[in-house]
Amino acid sequence: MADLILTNTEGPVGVCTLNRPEVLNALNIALMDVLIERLEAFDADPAIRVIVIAGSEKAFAAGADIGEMADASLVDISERNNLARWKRVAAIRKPIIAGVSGFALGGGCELAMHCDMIVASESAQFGQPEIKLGVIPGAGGTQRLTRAVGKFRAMEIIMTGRFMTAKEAFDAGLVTKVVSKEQFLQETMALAREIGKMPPLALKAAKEAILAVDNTTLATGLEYERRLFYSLFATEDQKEGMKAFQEKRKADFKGK
Ligand code: DAK
Repeated sequence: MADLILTNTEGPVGVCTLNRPEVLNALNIALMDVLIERLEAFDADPAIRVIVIAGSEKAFAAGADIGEMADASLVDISERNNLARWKRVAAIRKPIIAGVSGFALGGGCELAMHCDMIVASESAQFGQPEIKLGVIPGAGGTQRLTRAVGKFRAMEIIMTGRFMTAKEAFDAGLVTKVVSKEQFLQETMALAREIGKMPPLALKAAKEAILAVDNTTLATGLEYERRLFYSLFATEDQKEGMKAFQEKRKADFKGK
């Protein structure tokens, strides 16, 4: 069987490419399990500072595998405990960039929204079409899309199942950057390389602080940020970063 996730590294960037082209990268359980295993391996690898998840030019992922759900009973679907899988994706501490071209639908859109930045090709289409299948998003779509684009747009997108273009998704705040179809992977890698130059402990702290927005009040979030900020003064990278600035040279971050 072909590898469901192709992995490669380029310097500090670890890349996971979804590889089920015959079904537009539909996310079956086997693919999710390999993806999680690879993401966790990159997260644990000190040589990797940033992770990219990409699909093909035609599809990032057209959703969870409908064939695996169609005949499931309530007990089947709940006993699969898929949410536990998605929680492991959400628990990755290093920054993740989604490189999205073509379809990012249902679980595919939700996977992109588990990432921390989304680089989209002009041909990208984002949507939560689950309503047309008689269900609603199940991997955080009602929560993360609403946080990204606001209640009123999320209601319309989720209740009609329509797709958003890359430009609409960018204008709505879901997408970081829109690039040409031909360049989407190169542009995603370029952003990853730029972030990969940054001190890894500070990157993780920034991700942790930004994601805390969803679970805290402003006052608690500010307190949380302050503690993370202080904690970085225990790192060699903080000393190196500030010393390099004063000495007018490029910092050499070690992740310590
Ligand atoms: N699952 C399985 N197969 C899929 C698929 C999917 N989501 N999407 C596409 N395919 C397959 C098609 O069946 C077709 O296979 P063959 O007929 O060639 O065997 C092949 O991929 C090519 O697709 P099309 O022939 O349909 O290609 P088109 O270009 O005409 O259309 C399309 C592309 C993306 C518009 C269309 O394929 C489509 O509408 N696909 C379904 C999109 C969708 O409804 N996605 C949402 C799925 S539900 C949960 C977590 C997550 C979820 C649920 C629970 N828990 C934590 C509990 C997520 C649910 C979903 O994502």
